Amino acid sequence: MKKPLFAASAVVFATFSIPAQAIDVVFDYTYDTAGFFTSDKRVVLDQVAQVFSLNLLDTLTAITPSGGNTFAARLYNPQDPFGTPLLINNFSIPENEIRIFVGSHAFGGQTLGVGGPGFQSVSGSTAFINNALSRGEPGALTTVETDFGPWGGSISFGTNINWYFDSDVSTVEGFSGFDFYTVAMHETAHVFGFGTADSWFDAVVGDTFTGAVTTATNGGAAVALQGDGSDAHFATTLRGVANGSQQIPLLSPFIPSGQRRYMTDLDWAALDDIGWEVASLQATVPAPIPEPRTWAMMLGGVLLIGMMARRRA
Ligand SMILES: [Ca+2]
Ligand SMILES: [Ca+2]
Ligand SMILES: [Zn+2]
Repeated sequence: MKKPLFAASAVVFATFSIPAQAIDVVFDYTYDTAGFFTSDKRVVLDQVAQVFSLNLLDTLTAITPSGGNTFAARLYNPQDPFGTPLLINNFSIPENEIRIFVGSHAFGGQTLGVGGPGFQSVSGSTAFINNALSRGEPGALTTVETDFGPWGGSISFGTNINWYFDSDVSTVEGFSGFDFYTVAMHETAHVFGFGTADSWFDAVVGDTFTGAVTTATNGGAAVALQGDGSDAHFATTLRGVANGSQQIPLLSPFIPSGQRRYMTDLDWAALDDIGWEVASLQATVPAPIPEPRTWAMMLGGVLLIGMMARRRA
């Protein structure tokens, strides 16, 4: 009579399986020397981290310098992105982690934020160097790159901006000012290589992005880039789909005030073409996570099943 108990357990565990969180996006406040990131701002970034963490399923190797294998992270200073880049010697990063250093800066003009992946100085064995430059993604080492394995990067947010911080981005209230969630999602996509990775530029021809998934998502039509010389953004004439509605892609160069924008299917498709294993082209806000109370009820159910099975045995 042991078998029925086993079967019941199997059903229970299947119910409990939650998606593997492949990428672990960690926002790092080490260089926030102005103390910009109060809890209301960190709450928004936590939600940004969750969307990328749950929707990108790659497995990235760790970078662990030791002995003759050295690794130094180079990055734009999030407090001064146009100044001297920062250098972090003896930098290591755990498996699957993407570290994003954030800060604030008084930009001139209308800049809301800037973001991008970091760089590195690496020396040692060929195996160590190749791993550090690819994090185990072979396509990041080919002449025409088809993948991207950064350690992370940096984002700088404007200090002279009338920001709106939404503690729960799954609901949209009327607001004035610029939506921090929208801008943070946009800049984080730049850290993940949108408009910045070699695997992005290897798919740029003229002022179009020729990635296969993006082109298919665009109905087979050429995917226009904003013709501003940088080839780092989608054209504002494109339309993607987010939450079932048409929207200008999040990775177009302009974000209006008073508006929430999401990653559209075109934005995620581009990350897919850059080399990320994108779970869904429809991800917009953090996936619902069971409340502690719900977990308790589910655990109660498990215990009940267990006891019933035992009694039956
Ligand atoms: Ca809300
Ligand atoms: Ca990949
Ligand atoms: Zn941008």
